[in-house]
Amino acid sequence: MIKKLLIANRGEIALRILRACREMGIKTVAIHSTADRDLKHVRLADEAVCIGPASSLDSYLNIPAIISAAEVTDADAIHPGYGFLSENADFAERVESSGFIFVGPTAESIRVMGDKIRAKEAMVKSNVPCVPGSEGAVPDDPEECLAMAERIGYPLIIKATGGGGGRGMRTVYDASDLLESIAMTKTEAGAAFGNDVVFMEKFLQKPRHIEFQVLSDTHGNAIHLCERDCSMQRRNQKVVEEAPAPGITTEQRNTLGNTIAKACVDIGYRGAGTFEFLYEDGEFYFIEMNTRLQVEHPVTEFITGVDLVKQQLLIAAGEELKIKQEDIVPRGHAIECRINAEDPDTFAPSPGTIQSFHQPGGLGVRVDTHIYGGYKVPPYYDSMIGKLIVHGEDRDAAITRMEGALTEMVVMGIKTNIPLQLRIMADTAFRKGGAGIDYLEKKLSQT
Ligand code: MV4
Repeated sequence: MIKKLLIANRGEIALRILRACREMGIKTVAIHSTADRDLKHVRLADEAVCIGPASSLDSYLNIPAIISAAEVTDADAIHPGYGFLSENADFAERVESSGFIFVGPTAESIRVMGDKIRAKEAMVKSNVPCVPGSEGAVPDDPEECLAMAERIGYPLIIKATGGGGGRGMRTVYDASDLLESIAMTKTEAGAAFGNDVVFMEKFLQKPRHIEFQVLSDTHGNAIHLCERDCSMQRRNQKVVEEAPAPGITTEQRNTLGNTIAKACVDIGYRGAGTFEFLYEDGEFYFIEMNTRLQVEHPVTEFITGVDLVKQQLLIAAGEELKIKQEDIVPRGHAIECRINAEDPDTFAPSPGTIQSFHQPGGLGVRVDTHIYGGYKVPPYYDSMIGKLIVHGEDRDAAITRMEGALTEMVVMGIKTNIPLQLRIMADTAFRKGGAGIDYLEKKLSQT
């Protein structure tokens, strides 16, 4: 088993990982930038190493500094968290070639799933339903492109194979725009990702974003832990996530869940992962796989009772999954509201010193945050300062509980998006459940 883990991240996820380690008797090493000396997990960790100045490039993205910190503290393993280097295949490779356990999939899995064309090819082989499209890169020949586009049908979306998370995409509504759109997306992709290969898909106009959590060990065992609905998002930033997804039947869940669990075995996947789908007119369409733990993992933990970080660490240490698929019986409903240090109307970041902080509580209320009274929210990083997650016997109870918890949560000294979260909880379409990915931005454009 892992004796000492280096947490290569910051903020709430670093604290989350530290808590799992503490319960497992694993020593922890915190790395931090000069701006993050006062982070809570830095104080709680067994050891702490300052690895660079505030800018992410010189600290949390600084691979040699992170590996050196693991060496000088004699850590056994490194957990990347999410964001930063968590889906960087080179980092995973260098961690393992330096003799440390990388808490995550192999560098090869990260590489394959990071290439959206290769990811889809792997899914097609495992009978995971995908969005109809070019099955590979778009043809070089313009006439062939136009013919393929006619076969797929407009509107289409052109996507960069090296993109993801909403970067490097362009929608095409008419044949007259196709060739220019392909050329522009290729140019942008070449500049942004160093890879100008693009593919095309049928553009789904009002889908929901539903993703499935999986755990897969190094002994050929893989399970799914149900789905999450992440459709409440703005500019590709999730705002509210929930589990299970409203309106998805047990039959749909088990059928698709079992298919993707088998896909994990087919591709030799290791650790925690998420299969992202678009859902429209009763059908699921695979779009991407995330080879990391996600921000919204707590809603899955609430309905399944599984500690996903602990499972990641057990799998990384080579243990067999003890949890069987039949042990995963979703109970009740969970909702997560991301809490951001931002203006609730303009979304402008709102860093600064927190004068006072009051956490909500009560049965089925979880607050994953690193902030405290007197903590100074730095301007250098992501504006998310925490997550408020609730669990209730059913979705209505969860919404009621979330509204109560949001009203109890007081953060003085900076602006937060708590007022926006309360508006979403009160929103008729949200309360009904099943709103599409376009809903929140449309709602916000009307205010
Ligand atoms: C799509 C799509 C519609 N049709 N693909 C956005 C980020 C990346 N996960 C893929 N994305 C999309 N791919 C087809 N064929 C719409 C989106 C999309 C989206 C997807 C999920 C959650 C939020 C989104 C916001 C904008 C666009």
